[in-house]
Amino acid sequence: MKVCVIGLGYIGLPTACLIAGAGHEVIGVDINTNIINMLATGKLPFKEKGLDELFNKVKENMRFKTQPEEADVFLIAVPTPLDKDAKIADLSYVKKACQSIKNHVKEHTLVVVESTVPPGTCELIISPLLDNKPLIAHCPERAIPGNTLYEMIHNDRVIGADSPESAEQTKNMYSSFVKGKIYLTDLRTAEIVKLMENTYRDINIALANEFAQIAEEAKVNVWEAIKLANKHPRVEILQPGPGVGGHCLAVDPWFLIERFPGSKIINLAREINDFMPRHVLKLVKELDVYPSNKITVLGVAYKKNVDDTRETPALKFIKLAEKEGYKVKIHDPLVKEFEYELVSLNEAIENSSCLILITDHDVFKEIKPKEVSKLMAAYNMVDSRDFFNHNEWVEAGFRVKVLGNGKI
Ligand code: SAJ
Repeated sequence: MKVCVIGLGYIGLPTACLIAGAGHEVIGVDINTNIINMLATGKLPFKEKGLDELFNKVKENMRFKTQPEEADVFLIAVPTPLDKDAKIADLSYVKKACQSIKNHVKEHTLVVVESTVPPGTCELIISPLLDNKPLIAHCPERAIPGNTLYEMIHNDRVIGADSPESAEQTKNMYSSFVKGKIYLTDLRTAEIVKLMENTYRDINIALANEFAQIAEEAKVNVWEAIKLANKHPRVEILQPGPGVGGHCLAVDPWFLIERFPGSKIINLAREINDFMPRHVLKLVKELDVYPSNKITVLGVAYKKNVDDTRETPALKFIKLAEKEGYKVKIHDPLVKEFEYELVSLNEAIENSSCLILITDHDVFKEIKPKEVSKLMAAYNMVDSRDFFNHNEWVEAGFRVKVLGNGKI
């Protein structure tokens, strides 16, 4: 088959490579000419485990362009960000993608939407934009950044389709590279399933964050308590932290709220998770580190071991701290681009009165409290992920606060 993939980002590009690897002819399309130029000259625009090797193997089967051309299948993998003011899905990229393929789509062309969309989008917005009434399917991506390729191959997939013919054709394409099970359903169910998955995690994390604050009051260590509660065969509480980031969990619940504004628990979970950076700042103050002091943020990626800062709670923390008058220095060895200046570890901790661990990158395990204390003005540390060996820090003379641990 000839497959035209629209949108060559974190999802579109690995998917395009896997489809090419399965022996299909692939046309990769992106409106960003930099991305197209890089790919056309054999370079990847971002890093992802295993993608380099795969791309080198399959690039002979791929062509890259800024405009789509006729194909048997169009796969749409463009972003659907949150419109920050209205808190609704910004479907402008999806609409533009539909406009761009419109003249190449015929009655039996298959159009597969991978982008996450509010329930009803495929039928009410996408279908009317494609006049020639192609076959439409929705196969929401499920891969986790950092392990994208493995998950794209091994995770089960849900395909929503508008007819048995669309379902069968879409299943054929995905089963050429997916080893997980493939489940078929209708378009709206597939749309809502994806949103339910991420909303479930957001709510579960909000609950963990509320437990963390209760534990601090109750002088209990929530990290130990959660481990023990999870020994119950039907309990699986997630981990508290400085807030929820990434382009999925902090965004997708709004796509449900947009359709059902009366939702209570989904709104509340968003509110609880968005409040966490403020709570971390409260822990800093509890160590008597007051505004005008220099403080150090360790980690701005939205989660460990990735270079991605989208929706990161670190940004909220930094803005709040600066607004209150703290001088914030930031270190993250994985991140290349960020709204604030990133400096070396030594520069970040020099004369600092408090270290605040926001992201639990493995490399931070190399930070030795005795070493860093030599450069610091005062010995305080806030750990928002229960990451460090706290005894070591206390022995080195640090005052330590751990989010969710009322025992320290
Ligand atoms: N987080 C916590 N506590 C936890 C787990 C996560 O505070 O116990 C925080 C993380 O630090 C991070 C945020 O939540 O800031 C999101 O991280 P994540 O690893 O849970 O999820 P994402 O956004 O990287 O990827 C999710 C995945 N969805 C699910 O696991 C249901 C992935 O499978 C989806 O494909 C992806 O969203 C997506 O694109 O929707």
